[in-house]
Amino acid sequence: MKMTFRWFGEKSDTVTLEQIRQIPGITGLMGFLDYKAAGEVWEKEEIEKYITPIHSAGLACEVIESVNVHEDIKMGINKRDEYIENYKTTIRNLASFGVKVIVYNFMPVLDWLRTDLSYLNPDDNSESMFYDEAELEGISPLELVKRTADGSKGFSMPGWEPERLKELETTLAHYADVTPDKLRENYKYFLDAIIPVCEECDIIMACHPDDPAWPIFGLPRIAHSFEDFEKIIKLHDSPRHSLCICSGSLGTNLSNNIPDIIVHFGGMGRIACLHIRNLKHMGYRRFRESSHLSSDGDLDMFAIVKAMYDTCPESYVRPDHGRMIWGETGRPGYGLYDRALGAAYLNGLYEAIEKQ
Ligand code: DNO
Repeated sequence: MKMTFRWFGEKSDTVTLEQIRQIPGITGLMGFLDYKAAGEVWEKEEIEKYITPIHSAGLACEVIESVNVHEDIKMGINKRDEYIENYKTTIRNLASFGVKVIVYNFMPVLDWLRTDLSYLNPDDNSESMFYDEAELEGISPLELVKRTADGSKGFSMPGWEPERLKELETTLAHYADVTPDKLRENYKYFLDAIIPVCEECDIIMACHPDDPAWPIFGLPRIAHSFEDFEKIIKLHDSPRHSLCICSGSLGTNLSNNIPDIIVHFGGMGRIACLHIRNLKHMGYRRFRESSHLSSDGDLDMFAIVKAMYDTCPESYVRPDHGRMIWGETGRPGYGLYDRALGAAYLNGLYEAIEKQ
């Protein structure tokens, strides 16, 4: 297990590289250039500017997240070939700086979705992200985006970049004709084009699941269950085409057996990394993100880490969304304290399993 931490860059993160370096067991980052619009090339100069301080701080940066796929690629229209060429250039550019894994998703329009970014847990006054499907009734995606942006404390949230959402209404209309099968067909077209480049430059693409794990606003979603992943993996036969298992995303639907999913796809050599977090269900499609501890939420963290240890122990892992505790303010889900506690806990579980 290579324990890492998500970092948004010197100008966009409240957490410093030195703080991350001081968390026991963290050896590297899952990086992100949060100002890049989907479809743009990540230029070498920008990557260098982001990665150099990370290396100087004694941390690795072998995983990059959210190299977002342009909607034209997902919808299979207009300029998809041009955007695919840009994506290939980005893969080559990232590889030239030692990046080994790119985490991306194939969710139409919206990446992850919450209805409250700072939900107050009355038990202990901590704040965390919260979702209640009932709140989506009667509101348009545009209103939801606005509300999320208002609750983001001025940070641009991963997947909710203003640039990406500018043409939301037009894009939503285009999706009316895109069925799940059509989306998979477009996904295959993308993979067939980029995976040979990954083979050439030693990079793995890791697909992040839909979050929450069901379709929203009538948009097709194809990555939120065991069966979905089976279909996805069959789209292109190469170990460069892999998965990023996110327990918090899959765990929004308790019928997803996450340890079984890890054992199956880890056993096939198709898990490159894991985002590990926990959540507490509070009703039908209503939940809050909890601390990582198994007994604080509904997921069995021991079983998840054990499945990873048994089948894909070389994976990159990061503690995912933390709560805001101890008076910290910052980017929702991405403060220092609770994620550091999460890392320590996951490292503890791993050590106990290893020594047993
Ligand atoms: C949410 C993250 C996601 C993830 C992307 C990858 O907090 O886990 O934004 O990085 O879906 O493309």
